[in-house]
Amino acid sequence: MKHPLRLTACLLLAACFLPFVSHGEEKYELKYGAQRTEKRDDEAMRRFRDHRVGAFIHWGLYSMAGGEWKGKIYPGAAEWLKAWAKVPSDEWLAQMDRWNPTGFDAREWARMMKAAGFRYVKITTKHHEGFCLWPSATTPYTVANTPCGRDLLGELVKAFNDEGLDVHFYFSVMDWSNPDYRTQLNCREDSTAFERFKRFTEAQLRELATRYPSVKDFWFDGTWDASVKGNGAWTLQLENMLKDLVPGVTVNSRLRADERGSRHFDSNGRLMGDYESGYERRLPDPVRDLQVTLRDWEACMTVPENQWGYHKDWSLSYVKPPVEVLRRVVHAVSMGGNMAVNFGPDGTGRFRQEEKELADWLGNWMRHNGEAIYGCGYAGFEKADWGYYTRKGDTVYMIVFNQPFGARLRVKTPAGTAVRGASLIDGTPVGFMETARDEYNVNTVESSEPYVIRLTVDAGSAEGKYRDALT
Ligand code: H79
Repeated sequence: MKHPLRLTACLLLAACFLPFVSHGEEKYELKYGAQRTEKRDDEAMRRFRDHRVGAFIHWGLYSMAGGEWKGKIYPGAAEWLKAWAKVPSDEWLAQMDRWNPTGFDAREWARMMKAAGFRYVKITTKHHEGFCLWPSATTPYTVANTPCGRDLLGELVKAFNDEGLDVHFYFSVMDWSNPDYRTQLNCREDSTAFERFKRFTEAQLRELATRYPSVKDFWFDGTWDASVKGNGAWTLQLENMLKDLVPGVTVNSRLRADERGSRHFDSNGRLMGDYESGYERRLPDPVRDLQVTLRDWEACMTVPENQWGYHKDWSLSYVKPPVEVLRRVVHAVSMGGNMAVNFGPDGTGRFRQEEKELADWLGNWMRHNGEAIYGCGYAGFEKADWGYYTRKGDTVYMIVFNQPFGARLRVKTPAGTAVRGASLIDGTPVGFMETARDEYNVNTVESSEPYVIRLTVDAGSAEGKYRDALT
């Protein structure tokens, strides 16, 4: 009788300690996996994180077609039109003869993005189609060989920087214009071609990093094919090359694979690159996925369901109204992430009316309430059904999207955190009352738009006293 009991006790004890023992130990010895175990936390990384909200801009040859090829409208993502309509590369790239964005004014774009409250802009330097917005020496498929002829990327970098906005470069590794690109490496010929492709990619990135040294971030895409996954060492080499060329530059996780083919997170579960970039058109669950609050991440979103490049028909899918865009921005920040909101100007270089209105609306909201977004992060409060919390030190912001039926907003604080004050952004006091241990009621505010209540909290306090400060 004794033995089985002892065995059970031993097993139980072992089970208790197992997580502690295995934690921190690497299952695999990796050379090309994560390069650090903690969050990156230098000045450049904090700058990236504190900005919290940026614009994404997709602009390329696909912006001229707008989802239509030979009279047929394709409802899929406009920047993938070449694939949907099965257009051969030479025919697709022949559109360069018509690339002449007469309505383009970099300073106007920069003023618009600045006024919208964005702190940085991610620009497609080259999307899957392979057309370069800068005059690259590596390929004929660039702005230099169009009727326009100008360095459009250079104009954008200058204009955004002049407005005080950081510029991030989107770069697709997958390139439909280069016959050396391979999705898989099945034979020697594939491998030889892909080696050439790797040199080509390196040269393009070297150009970008040296021509535009004010670039703050590289956001890689088109890295999901077996050819790239099987070249984990190379992805790390690219990351290191960019970091050598541009001190402080940040790089997203999507570039990276380790030597075992794991992407974003290495085979030991550690994040590669500087921040997670897997939240594309989706967001973490505020109840189940709280581990994302421990790392840096950036989500990105489209305004229609899935259109990044300009599509002429936005009636094909649900288009998020500005308040829904804001909700996603706030959701991301409330979970310690950034959000990049996409814009797809057309082939003439103009933004559609809906995007201008969105930028105006967001800008107006951010001018009044940006304090609750910039430099803020996860508050550590339980999810509330009226909206989201963000936090900066001992200031917690309630961003109210859903007015409750009653006149009170329920706030559950983490154990021992007391609310000391509540006010609107302009300083007007808001009534609140402690209703139970670690629970408060805060008065609602009449508002036709999402609004912010600023709480001052005392995280070091023991349980507070009931207070009757309701007005
Ligand atoms: O630039 C925007 C999109 O065009 C790009 N990323 C954003 C920022 C993007 N392209 N594809 N995707 C996102 C999703 C990837 C889908 C894939 Fe597939 C699944 C690629 C390979 C498998 C679908 C099926 C597309 C090709 C085959």
